[in-house]
Amino acid sequence: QKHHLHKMWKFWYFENNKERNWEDNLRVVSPFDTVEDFWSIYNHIKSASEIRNGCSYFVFKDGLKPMWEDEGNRRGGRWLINFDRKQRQQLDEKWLEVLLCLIGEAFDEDGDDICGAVVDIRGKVDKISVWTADCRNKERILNIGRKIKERLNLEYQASMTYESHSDTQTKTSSSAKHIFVL
Ligand code: M7G
Repeated sequence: QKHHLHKMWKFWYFENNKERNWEDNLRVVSPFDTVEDFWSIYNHIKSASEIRNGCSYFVFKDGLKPMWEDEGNRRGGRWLINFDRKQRQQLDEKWLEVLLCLIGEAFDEDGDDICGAVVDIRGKVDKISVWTADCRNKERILNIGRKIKERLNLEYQASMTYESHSDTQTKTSSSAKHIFVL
C-alpha cells in the first residue's frame, strides 16, 4: 500500500544543449503521486549539485509545463534564492526541503497558487525558485515566501526576492524588478 500525495506532480530535467531550442531541452523524468514513487525517482537521479552546468531540475504540478508561456504560469512569478559557489554544499539539502514542502502541502490553502519549483545549476550562482500562479496575489505570495524562508532556515541567507515572469523575460539588467523581498 503506497502513500498517496494530494496531487500528481512531474519531475522534469532541462539539459543544456545549445544545438536545440530551449523548450526542446525540457524532458519529463517521471510523474509521481505517491511518497514512495517520489523517493524512488529522487534516489535514482543525480543530486542537483551533480548535474552539469547549465542544467536544471523542475518539479511541477501535473498539467503545467515548467515554462513562462504555460497558461498556468504566465500571470505568475517566482520566489528566487541565489546560492553562490561557496554555498554549493547546501544546495541539495535546500532543494530537497523545497520538494518536501511542495509534496507535503506545507502551504495549506496558499498552495493552490504553487505551480512548481526549480533548481538551476549555473556557473557562478545556483538558483532555487518556487513558481506561483499569479503575481497579483500578494497575500498568498508572502505567506508562501515566509514558509519557504522558515522551512529552509534562510535567516542568514541574503534576501529572497519575488519577481514576475513577465519582468524576468524582459529584464534588461542581470536581475529583474523585485516585487517582494523577504
Ligand atoms: P534561465 O535558465 O532561467 O536562467 O534562463 P539563467 O540565465 O541563469 O541560465 C536562461 C534562458 O533560458 C532565458 O533567457 C530564456 O532564453 C530561456 N528560458 C528560461 N525559461 C525559464 C524559459 C521559459 O519558461 N520559456 C522560454 N521560452 N524560454 C525560457
